[in-house]
Amino acid sequence: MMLALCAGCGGGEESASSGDSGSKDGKQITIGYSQLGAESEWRTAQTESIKQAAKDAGINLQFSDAQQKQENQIKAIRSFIAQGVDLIAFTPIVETGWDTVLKEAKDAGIPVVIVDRDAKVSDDLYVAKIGTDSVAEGRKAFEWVDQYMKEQNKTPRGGGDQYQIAVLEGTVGASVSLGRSKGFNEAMQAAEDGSKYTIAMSQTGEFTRQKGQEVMESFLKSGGRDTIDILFSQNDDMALGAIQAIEAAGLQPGKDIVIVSVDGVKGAFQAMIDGKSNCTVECNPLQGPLLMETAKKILNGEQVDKMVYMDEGVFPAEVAEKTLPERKY
Ligand code: GYE
Repeated sequence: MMLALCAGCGGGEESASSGDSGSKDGKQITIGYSQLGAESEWRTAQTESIKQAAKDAGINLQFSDAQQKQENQIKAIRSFIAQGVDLIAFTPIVETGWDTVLKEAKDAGIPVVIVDRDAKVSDDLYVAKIGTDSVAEGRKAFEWVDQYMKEQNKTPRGGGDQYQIAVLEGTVGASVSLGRSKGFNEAMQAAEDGSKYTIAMSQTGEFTRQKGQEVMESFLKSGGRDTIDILFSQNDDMALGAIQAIEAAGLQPGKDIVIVSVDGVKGAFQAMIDGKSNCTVECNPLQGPLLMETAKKILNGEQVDKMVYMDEGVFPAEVAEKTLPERKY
């Protein structure tokens, strides 16, 4: 869907200052984009998508990487305001704390687009949000688990009659971490057999492979080795780290511990092909074309949707081999 939107984006840099391709009143458009960091394979793909789409649209992109610090994002946004860019886009590392700086952008007359993660700010402080439906992703993850556990009909490893779930959460305070937990938990409560499950352990792995591995190690050491049935990892990178920890503990990831994660990056598909993971819920990082298209419309004074979600699917292990060659990230 979002790719189709870019069908008329025009070609490359030569057209940067002609027609409506990347231009505002005949001048090249400048967008200041504050990225939160480079913590995951998903993030790399999103950054790439935004840079490439800006190039394709003939837009001048001022890209700033905040290295996981909100204060750096705030600084970057302030510097975009000082430069007088045409539009500011940013991916908020956490949900709260943006009011002051967005008010400054508003006072300077610079439109703001929020990309990927959500920020809790009043409607007048941004023009549009291009996002990912993290609550739906969490819900889809639980629904897949529930279906799979029913089919497998296994006995809980730790005895008793409940499946024990370990959760690797994303960045603390990030909308997508909160949303994925919310969606997963709500689906569990709503499920007919929801009482068959319990969340035994839950901790942040900060969306990185390294932290995912470390936290999984500590889950396994603190009793989880003989009790965890299911791992819900809020992104693929943490699941890939956890797989290493599970193997190091002498267990088989994807068999002894059922693994579902979110993102749909190639690494997760490979892990499923290798029999080490069970399902990935897609979160689409290819947001660049939609961002550029939205920015151009805003700067042309056209109406845009206040909130647009990306299209996202669910990929269990049995389709991994067939699907991997088609994956773009
Ligand atoms: O799932 C994770 C990344 O904000 C949706 O951030 C994004 C998340 C993504 O680091 O891998």
